[in-house]
Amino acid sequence: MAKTMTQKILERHLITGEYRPGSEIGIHIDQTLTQDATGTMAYLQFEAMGLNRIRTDHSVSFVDHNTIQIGFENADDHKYLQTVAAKFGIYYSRAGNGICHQVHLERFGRPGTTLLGSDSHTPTGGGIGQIAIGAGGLDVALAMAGEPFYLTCPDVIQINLTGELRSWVSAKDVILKVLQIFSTKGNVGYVFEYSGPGVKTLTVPERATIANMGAECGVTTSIFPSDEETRRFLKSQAREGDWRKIAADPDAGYFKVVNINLSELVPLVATPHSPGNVSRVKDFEGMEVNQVCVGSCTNSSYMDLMMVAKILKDKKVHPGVSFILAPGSRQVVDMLARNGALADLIETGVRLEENACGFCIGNSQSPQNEAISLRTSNRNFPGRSGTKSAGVYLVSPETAAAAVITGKITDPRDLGIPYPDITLPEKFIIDDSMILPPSDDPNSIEIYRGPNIGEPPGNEVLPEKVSGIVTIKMGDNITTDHIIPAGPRMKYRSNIPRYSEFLFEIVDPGFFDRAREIKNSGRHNIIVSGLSYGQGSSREHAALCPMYVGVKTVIAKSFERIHAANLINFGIVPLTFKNEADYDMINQGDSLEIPDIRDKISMGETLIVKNNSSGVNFEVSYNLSHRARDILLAGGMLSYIRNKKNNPE
Ligand code: MIC
Ligand code: SF4
Repeated sequence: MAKTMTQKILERHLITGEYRPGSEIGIHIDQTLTQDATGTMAYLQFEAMGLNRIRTDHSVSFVDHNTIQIGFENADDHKYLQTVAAKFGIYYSRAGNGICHQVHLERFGRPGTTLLGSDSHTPTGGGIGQIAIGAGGLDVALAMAGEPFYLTCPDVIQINLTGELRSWVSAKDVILKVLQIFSTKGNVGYVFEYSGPGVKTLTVPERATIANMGAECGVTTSIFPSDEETRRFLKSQAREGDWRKIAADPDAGYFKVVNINLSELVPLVATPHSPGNVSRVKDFEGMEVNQVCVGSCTNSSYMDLMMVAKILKDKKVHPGVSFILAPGSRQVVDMLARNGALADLIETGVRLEENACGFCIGNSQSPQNEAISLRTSNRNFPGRSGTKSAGVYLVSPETAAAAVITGKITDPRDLGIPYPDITLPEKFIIDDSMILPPSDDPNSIEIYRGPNIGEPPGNEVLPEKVSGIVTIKMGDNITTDHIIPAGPRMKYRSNIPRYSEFLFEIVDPGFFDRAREIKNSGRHNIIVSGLSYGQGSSREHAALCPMYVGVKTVIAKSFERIHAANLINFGIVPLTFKNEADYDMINQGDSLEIPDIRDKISMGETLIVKNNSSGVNFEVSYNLSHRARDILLAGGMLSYIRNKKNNPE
């Protein structure tokens, strides 16, 4: 039978289940990546599993999110990560070496393998023909321990690319087009598989940009074939030996096929406050811009930054614009420094950030009030930039560079300058001295723990019944940035009691106090929300902190994949309204009861929610595997594993 790339790779990695879309499968993970903001918790959880060494081919711990270091917390966490990596067999990419996805693509990604990362943009590896999936830190810790990664076997959507991008239109415009077609909701359980004659016109960094932002659609991952172009990229990274061909069979069947003619695309923009609000740049032309930020794991490759440098050569930054650049990796910035492009950017008036996430995660370069900020990053969720009133517009490097010169949103085709010709270098500068290999003498390594590192909190088993209060009721598209903010709060990622104080800060700063009061009165906290709850980040803190304050269930119209998995891992029951209209019958503050939740979940029976405030009862559903139900009954993954260890079948 003809197979898709997804089926081929997944089948080769199957440990449990069979390749049948919709069913649960467990797959072997070849590589893992973590970043510091999710990594500390992941490694604390790995330590709790009691193993001496990781069991994957390659695991890498990157430091790229919390590199601002105001206060001791970040630096302490880095030291913890460095010592843990040395001890357990993990490569450690030091702060300053670059953003995890960019560096992983350059130095580690291998076509045809599986990669699990505790960051939602892990699918960037799809640009090189990997099945690369984002997950919570606990799932990554389990993969490092050699356990299977469980997921719903995806259905595959083919995105057939024809034609060739015209001058001034780039990979970012392709993925914005995909977002315009698919939106940020309703794509859970699919993989985007790219194919068609247009693929070979795209370099690996361009493919990686497209695969990266598939995360915004909510798909499990995105994947490109591994072809001669992939081989050329790996060769330029002195890794040709890692190449292998990956392609779908010509007559493979897909759930759905979508055609995109690259030749017809124009510069696009995602307007506030969602990557799914896509329009033409032309429709916003002339709007004054206060800030332009180039970088993030989406558009910080050598080719992206060379494009910006070439457009801006001999130009000065517009007086109304603050122009920020956060390069994707030390390799990229090294190349730019040596070929003179960095000097050109400095002459333009750039404000250079570290090779890290920087502005993208809102822990630096927050724009002014009411600002219009043009960014080449992937997310423009409310408040993520650090300035609630600012409007963030997501654009290509070409469109960003145009605004640096004009001070306005400008279609780069109207700049009236020749389109710079940028090609992938034949050889990148290879210097892995900022990637520390693990120690050969693990026993000599003492793990460093600063006061910011706290044990992950435990949970009790699922109670007989849930009896609680609707602590908060929200609408559609609640992102993990709404649930638990990053930015300056992110330095508390390793300290759950402290970090929990910022739950729902940008939606309702009173949440934490109310939740604490409800918990102290012996009742449970219940969250109610609309469609696509938990979009965005993989941060398990969006489940761990609610668990800590006593949330027992989230009732929503629908959930995003990674967040639903995180809720289960931390013993919070994700429930959906059987009849969406029942959502309208609940108010914040209502007293709800779910009788016999424990028995019913263990038997797989229907759950009824009694609203004691309105007197109206309604049905809720859960689509959980047997295994997921057992995890919930145990009160979360860590207790589930412990029980299994103590009572092996
Ligand atoms: C993000 O882009 O939101 C982050 C910060 O990289 C997150 C991870 C995190 O919250 O630490 C992600 O995308 O998963
Ligand atoms: Fe870092 Fe931004 Fe990429 Fe997240 S989206 S990994 S914060 S650069």
